[in-house]
Amino acid sequence: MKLYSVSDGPPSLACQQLLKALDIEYELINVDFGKSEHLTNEYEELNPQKEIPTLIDDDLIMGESNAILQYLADQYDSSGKLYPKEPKLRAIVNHRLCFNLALYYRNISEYVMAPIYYDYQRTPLGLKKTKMALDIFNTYLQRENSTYAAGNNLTIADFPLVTATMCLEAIDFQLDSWPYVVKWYENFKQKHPDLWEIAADGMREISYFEKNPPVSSVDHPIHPVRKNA
Ligand SMILES: N[C@@H](CCC(=O)N[C@@H](CS)C(=O)NCC(=O)O)C(=O)O
Repeated sequence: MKLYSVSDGPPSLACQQLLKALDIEYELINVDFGKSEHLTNEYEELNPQKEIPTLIDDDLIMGESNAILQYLADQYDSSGKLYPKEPKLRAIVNHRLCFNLALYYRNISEYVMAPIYYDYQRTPLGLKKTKMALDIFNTYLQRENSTYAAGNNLTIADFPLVTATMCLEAIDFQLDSWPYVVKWYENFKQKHPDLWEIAADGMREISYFEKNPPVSSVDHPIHPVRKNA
């Protein structure tokens, strides 16, 4: 098995966390985002979306981290706990994954990540959308009164939500106004230090780039790149 991954990319780190939780041996192929290795024709063959991560497991080749998490858990989690089969439990896991993809990480990524790696500014609208995402996640955690993102067991939903929240910590964004998010996030760190360490490595890189914004000589097909420090 191979995982094409970027060292500070939350979706990649979520997949790495699951692989570690499942104790699966695999080849980690580091894609150098700064050198735009994901924009090459060779990488596009593997992932036409030109996004990282991409998983290869025999004849299965695919991107989209949620689909990767779902596949890996279905195929390799003999405990059945990380992605429960019971329809209602599974529905909540699926909901949290969709919530993260469509709203939580989407808003955090636009606010935190895009202005680090591309030539964008943080805006009041971006801040509002990030706070809204946190409000909603806080409400889900409070309403369910659950230790984890989808119930009282660790599931695949926790990984992308933790790696998304890590981006906020990377820029010293204060989370005190969202106590249930803080409780859930700190619990994950404390109960799963080996999995947290995977996210923490990425967080240290993001913090570094926050203070030392990267420049690039490669033209991106969509985003404006920073040409000067
Ligand atoms: N929905 C995708 C998103 C993956 C994603 O956005 N990856 C970033 C790196 S963290 C990327 O490849 N961005 C491409 C670019 O900015 O050119 C997933 O969850 O796998």
